[in-house]
Amino acid sequence: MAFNYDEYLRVEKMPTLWCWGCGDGVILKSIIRAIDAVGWNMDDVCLVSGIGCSGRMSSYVNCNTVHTTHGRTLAYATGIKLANPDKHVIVVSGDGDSTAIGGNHTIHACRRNIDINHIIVNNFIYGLTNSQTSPTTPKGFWTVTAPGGNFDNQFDICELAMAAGASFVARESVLEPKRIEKVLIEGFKHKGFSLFDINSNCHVNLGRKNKMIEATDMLKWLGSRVVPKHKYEALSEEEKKDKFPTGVLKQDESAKEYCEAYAEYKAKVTAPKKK
Ligand SMILES: Cc1ncc(C[n+]2csc(CCOP(=O)(O)OP(=O)(O)O)c2C)c(N)n1
Repeated sequence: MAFNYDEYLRVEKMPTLWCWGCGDGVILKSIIRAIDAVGWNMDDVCLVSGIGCSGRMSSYVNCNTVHTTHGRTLAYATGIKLANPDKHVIVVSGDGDSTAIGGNHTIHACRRNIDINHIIVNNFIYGLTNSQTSPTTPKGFWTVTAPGGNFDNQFDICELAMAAGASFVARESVLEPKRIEKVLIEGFKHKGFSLFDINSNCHVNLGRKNKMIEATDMLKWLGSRVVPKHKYEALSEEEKKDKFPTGVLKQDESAKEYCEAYAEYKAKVTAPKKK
């Protein structure tokens, strides 16, 4: 039977405001297919988004949604999850939102290991506001804030999340929607903080301003950077340069989840004192 997307979408909001061919649409599709696959009831799901093109995600998914302020998705999501530990919380935010203005929230959510699914739409640029450098913009790329070419070092979001204590970390690209769906399903089932670095295309505000004239040129560029984990591990150090492994990069089911830890702590500190 054909998948019933209408059941999961706010159809009255269609068409989306995204540019034609934007990876955000691919990610939206993967999210709702993954929700369906894990069998979550949409009344039990809360999708929290930030400000940016990716922030529009909360307008289109037919569940509880909060369109929050730039860089503060995880602060809202943490409150929502702590107050409703039995509900499923998904955060969608851009690379700027999650690793620049909201970078501190991201590392501390990883450290706490709270059961939130954080999907970072990593299009390597501030898309909505027309091409400012983000912490993932590659070196040498033209941006409005680095017209001579970006000279800053980049964050590897997955390495950052793993080092900060996230218990589930995965990377995929919009070239492989089925693979995005697969890692989302695994991460949604995981109890703890799940971070997904989904490499996406902004062919309008990054690609065509960097000599990738056709939209497909940016997709080819994305494809030249990502390598499935098992193949990546077989590469020499030289070959690994500017390549990034995809798939589930970390999964630790033994790490204590924050809501559970908090409930235990609360029970302990509020227990009547023995006389
Ligand atoms: C506190 C605050 N600072 C700056 C802005 C302006 N602003 C809106 S979206 C955005 C960046 C968007 O880039 P990103 O988070 O990577 O998301 P994308 O649009 O690429 O999906 C900025 C700087 C804002 N809305 N609020």
